[in-house]
Amino acid sequence: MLTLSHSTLAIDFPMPYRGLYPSSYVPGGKFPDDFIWGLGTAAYQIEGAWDEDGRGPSIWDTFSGAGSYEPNEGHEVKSDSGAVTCDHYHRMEEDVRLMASLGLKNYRFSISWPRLLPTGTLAGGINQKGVAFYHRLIDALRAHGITPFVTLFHWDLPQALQTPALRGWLDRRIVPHFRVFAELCFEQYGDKVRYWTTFNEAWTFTVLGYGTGSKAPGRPYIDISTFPYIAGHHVLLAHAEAVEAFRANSKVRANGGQIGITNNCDWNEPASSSAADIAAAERANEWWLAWFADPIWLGSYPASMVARLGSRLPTFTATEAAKLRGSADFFGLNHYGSQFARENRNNLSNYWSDAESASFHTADMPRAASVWLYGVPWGLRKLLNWVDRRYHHVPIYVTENGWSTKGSESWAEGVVDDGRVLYYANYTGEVQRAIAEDGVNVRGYFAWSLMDNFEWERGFSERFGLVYTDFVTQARHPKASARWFSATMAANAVADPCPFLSASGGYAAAMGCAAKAGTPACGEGDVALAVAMQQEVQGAVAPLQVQIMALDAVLSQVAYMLTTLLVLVALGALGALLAAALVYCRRPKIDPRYMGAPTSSTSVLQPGKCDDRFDSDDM
Ligand code: GBH
Repeated sequence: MLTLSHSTLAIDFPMPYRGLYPSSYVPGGKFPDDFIWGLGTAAYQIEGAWDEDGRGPSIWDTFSGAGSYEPNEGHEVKSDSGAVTCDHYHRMEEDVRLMASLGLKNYRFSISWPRLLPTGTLAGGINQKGVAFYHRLIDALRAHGITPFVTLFHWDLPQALQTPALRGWLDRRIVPHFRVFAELCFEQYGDKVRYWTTFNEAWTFTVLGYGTGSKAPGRPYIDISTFPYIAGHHVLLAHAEAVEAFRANSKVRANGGQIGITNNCDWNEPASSSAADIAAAERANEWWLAWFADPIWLGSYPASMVARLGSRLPTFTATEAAKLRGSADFFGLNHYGSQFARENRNNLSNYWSDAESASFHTADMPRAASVWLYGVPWGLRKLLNWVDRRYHHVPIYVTENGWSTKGSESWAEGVVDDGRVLYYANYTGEVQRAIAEDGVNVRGYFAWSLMDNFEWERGFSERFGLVYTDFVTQARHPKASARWFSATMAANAVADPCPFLSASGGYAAAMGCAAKAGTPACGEGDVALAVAMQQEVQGAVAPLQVQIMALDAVLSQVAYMLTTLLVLVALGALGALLAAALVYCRRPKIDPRYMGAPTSSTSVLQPGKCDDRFDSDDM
């Protein structure tokens, strides 16, 4: 049998995927006609002007050290705050023109609570300049044919509500304060804005803000045993109040307004086919997502959480539960990456161990600049199916999905973002299949983010933008991913990434882009071969992909054997392909069209590359 080793090709985001699932990738696929494509941002991450025009301080100003505040010890990149960031407050009109130039039709942004209510409450007065700013933004968007999707709370709580006396989301008195802020927004903008969400990622700002302290408010307001659950409970109550106000507002009703909530979840894939690991992965998904979604769509906290947490989990009165149930018109989902989960029994009282599920990643998962972000496109399709089943075919908007690169990139480096193009092509492809093949009710998809911005505790050390932000000059440079996204939005179909990949990055060749352009370079088959070879060399076999969670032990054994058989057959087929490819690549290449310089930036022909990429010495 032929044994080959993977030699020179450096791929950290290959296409098709590494691993056994899925085995192939074909860019393309149409979306439903009314599918919503958009880009997102958040007020604190882009606006700057933190103390201008009457804005009050937020917990992120104090946490990140804006002005003369001392940064919180949980703030990782101490030199960076949101004081200026993208200076969007002063550059709003040109940013809207930039959006229009990308062909954007929908834009998700958040309203800064302390810009409207500097002390968080009406008692401290309404800041009319802040109110006017969002009117100008919304008007500018509409003038450019861009539909606004407004988030009420993307983490920038007024500092005046986070004090030793009034402890932010730990204190039940926050609930009516949030309702008043929400009512002000509905009253001001309800006739111009149809789509609203109350909260962005309750999980993140409760667990990290009040549990670990890596986000605001952080110390001294942290306790990993109970605070996330207490804060989360108040967030849910505040959500229900805001939705009640929304549905009672005549402007909103006249405008056909819809409201939802955005929650976030990685996909947790069972590490094995054992019942214990399957249950552990299910609990992980419950602790991340069902925690906030079950009370809204099913009327109570997940049974697993109630059982484990006892008195650490607050309870809803019957009236509260009734108000919560049905308090969303759609399901907002932020999703970035995935991991494997296995059972991890313990007796600790700690958010991280409460689900009794330990997570891990495998070496074949491509990594972004953010330590937590592993690109696993199929995880999104599985998560969408999970949400669809658990919440009875609820309409879903993917409200965030994105990939980070290093903050240190120059703009010339930053705009050549092959990895991000491929991340998006893979992930939107999975969304398309979730809709077309699985029947999941996905209504829209927002990429994160419009432009590089203040990445919370990581400051400017990571870039998530489709547009590069030069934080010195404030110039914006659309990246290749922005061009790819424009093409995808315009076609309402996953655009072929090939024309957007650089000639030098290695991906274009790996994908056989040149072959598609009519050249005789090695094609897609080679990538599949590289994948198979790599698995052979490393002995790496991905854990069995469990798709039918209810399989009993016997059935799963049978499934395992069948899968193994299939894999062996596939490897045999790949071997045959390999032999064919080698014969193909070794034949003389004399087509004169390819002997000169590439005729366009998307031509990636590299003669002789086939042999460089596969070390065939030991054949
Ligand atoms: C989004 O959250 C935010 O909504 C957005 O503002 C932000 O810019 C974007 O992410 C990129 O970071 O290592 O266990 O502490 C993404 C979801 C959930 C990702 C928490 C990071 C850290 C998990 N985030 N996760 S942990």
